[in-house]
Amino acid sequence: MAIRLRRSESKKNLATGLVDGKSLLPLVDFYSPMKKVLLPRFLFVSRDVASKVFGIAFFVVCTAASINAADRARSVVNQYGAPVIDAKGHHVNYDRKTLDTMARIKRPSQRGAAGPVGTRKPTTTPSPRPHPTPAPRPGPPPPSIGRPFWQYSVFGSNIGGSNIITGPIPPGGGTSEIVFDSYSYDSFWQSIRYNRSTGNYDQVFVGPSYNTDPFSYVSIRGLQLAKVTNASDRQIVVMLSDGRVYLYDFATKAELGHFDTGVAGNYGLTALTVSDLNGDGLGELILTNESDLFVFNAAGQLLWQVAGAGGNDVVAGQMDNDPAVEIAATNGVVVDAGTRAAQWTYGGGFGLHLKLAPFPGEKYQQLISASDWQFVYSYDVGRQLPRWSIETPQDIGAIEVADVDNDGVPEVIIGDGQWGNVHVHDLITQALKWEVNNPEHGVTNIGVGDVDDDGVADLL
Ligand SMILES: [Ca+2]
Ligand SMILES: [Ca+2]
Ligand SMILES: [Ca+2]
Ligand SMILES: [Ca+2]
Repeated sequence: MAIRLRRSESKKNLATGLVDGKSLLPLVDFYSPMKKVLLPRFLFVSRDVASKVFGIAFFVVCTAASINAADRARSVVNQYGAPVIDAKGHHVNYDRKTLDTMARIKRPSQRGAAGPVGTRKPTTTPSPRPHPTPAPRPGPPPPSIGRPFWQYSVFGSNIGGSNIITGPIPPGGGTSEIVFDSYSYDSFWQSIRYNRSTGNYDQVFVGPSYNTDPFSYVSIRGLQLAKVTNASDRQIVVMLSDGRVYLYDFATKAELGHFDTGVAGNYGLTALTVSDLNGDGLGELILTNESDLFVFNAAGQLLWQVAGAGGNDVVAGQMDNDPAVEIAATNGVVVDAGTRAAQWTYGGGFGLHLKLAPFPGEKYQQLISASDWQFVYSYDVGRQLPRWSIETPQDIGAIEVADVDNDGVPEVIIGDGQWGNVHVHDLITQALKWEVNNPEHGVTNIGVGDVDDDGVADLL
């Protein structure tokens, strides 16, 4: 994910985004092609309007949405079809065992309906984990400096299921584009931009539909902004579950080409990251299916592959002291891009979601992994050791690493997978710094960038 953070000279101050608690709506079932309900959604932003000190915008990105009272009366369900609001209107959170049972019951029918798009659960068996550090005690939340000043509701559901990208500041100034994928009858991507005069987000571009077969649902599983070809300054790379990859010029959104990787496997491609592995100035496309890892160039050539180094998520970056880039995938394999072979295999894997974070005292980054339930772990890939863990109250929908309070040190941001909160932890001490109430059901992704061009990082 492209994260752009700019330090504000202004003093520290934080705002939390809270919703006005309007209607809560039918969930979109990410894995079910059968529920094609158009679901508007809220994005919530609150920021400091009065004193122009430090503003933080929170877009809480969820799988539920809201329309009106009539919709609220209809069933509100999770991805397994189970209600998430009870008869009295209270939020329902399920424990792990219950959700696992739901997943087992649901899975066979999903395969039949969704064709190659399968479960994103890891198939590996659990292995020893770093010993959990004691549960951190949250400090007081940062002072609130005002109610949210706008809400927006036309973006579809499952926003940022693959990624939320904040583009560069345009030449000549102005606000950055935000590119993200979402779902509304179909999986698609779009670009929006903050409009300073109206205070709203204007839609810049809406990508095409990729569904060519009504009986085989196709979803976006990778969305990146990078330079992968000299055909233009910068490209949007869209990877589909069925193996297709599309390239678009970021400036004009014109399609520059597409190809079929042919490596989707039985359950589809799962994740994409882009990194310049050979130092030629162009990023290579690093993609995974449930079991293996593949490296393509933008022309659609398979450059190399590593069996067993796939999984639900993949990241690339400097994870040890040799000059080659390392690639880590959730199956637990860390690949050295110089030798094109595994340099470390962590039995049992790295959970479901991966990020890289600065590593105090080291020249390389620490690997941050989130399991599907309750734990976020740090690993020192260079020394091949687990480092620490953070325990959260329930299942985990998304994680991000970014400096959201402008103190120069990134935070670890954890979004609950069901009703709950977004938890912000200190990267160094792992202590819980504060929590933001998530007004909807399930956090699907978290992005950070200065989207309103006020010189301050916004949490998306
Ligand atoms: Ca390259
Ligand atoms: Ca290295
Ligand atoms: Ca290495
Ligand atoms: Ca910070």
